[in-house]
Amino acid sequence: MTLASIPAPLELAPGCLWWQGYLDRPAQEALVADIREVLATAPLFTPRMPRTGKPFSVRMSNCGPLGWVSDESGYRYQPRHPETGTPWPPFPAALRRAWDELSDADLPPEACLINWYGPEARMGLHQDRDEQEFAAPVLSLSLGDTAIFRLGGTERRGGTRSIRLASGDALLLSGSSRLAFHGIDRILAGTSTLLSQPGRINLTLRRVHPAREEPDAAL
Ligand code: MD3
Ligand code: FE
Repeated sequence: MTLASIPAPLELAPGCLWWQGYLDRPAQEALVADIREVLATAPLFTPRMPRTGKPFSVRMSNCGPLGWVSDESGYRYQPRHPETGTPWPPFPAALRRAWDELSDADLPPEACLINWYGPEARMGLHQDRDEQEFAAPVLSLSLGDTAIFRLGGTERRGGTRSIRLASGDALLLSGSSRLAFHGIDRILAGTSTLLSQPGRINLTLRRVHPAREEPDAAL
């Protein structure tokens, strides 16, 4: 049996690799079905800004051992859904496979944030720095309508570039891109027929903790 080979990615910036059409249409459909199953156990919730409580326009859920949440108390990773109190469902196998194929990480992911964008949702420019391990990459998979994604450098002021993330695309952020500012300016509703309604799903696989130190052997 021959293994399907993965095409070479584009390097958008040092450490930022982009595989356009990484998932073909049947793989996208299968992954949407997996995510619907996750959301049946861990429904979408509306995160709120720390301190002000202002709701995000993006709705979220998670799978894997840990999930990212945000409310008046702050941003954090936790093992349970903030509204149901239930543990997050396990990773679908396709997500583990994507991590193993595309990332060079030594350790498995611990969290997958599921972002749901309706046609009007956006995400302001930010860094992902709630993890205790920045040496591990972040892997993003896009499903549904195309998004205008903005990528900057590691300083908030400074140049940015925009790319269109389409259904099936994968983006890996490692090295000096791991702490780059980034955001979603807008969703181009009606650009994909994958989902039954206009909108976009983004999945980001993350490592939260460094490897646990093995106890030193007794001397
Ligand atoms: C660049 N999500 O969940 S994915 C997020 O499309 C997030 O939903 C966006 O930003 C989305 O935090 C962008 C691409 C992405 C994900 C993580 C990154 C780009 C990144 C981490 C560092 C630098
Ligand atoms: Fe982010």
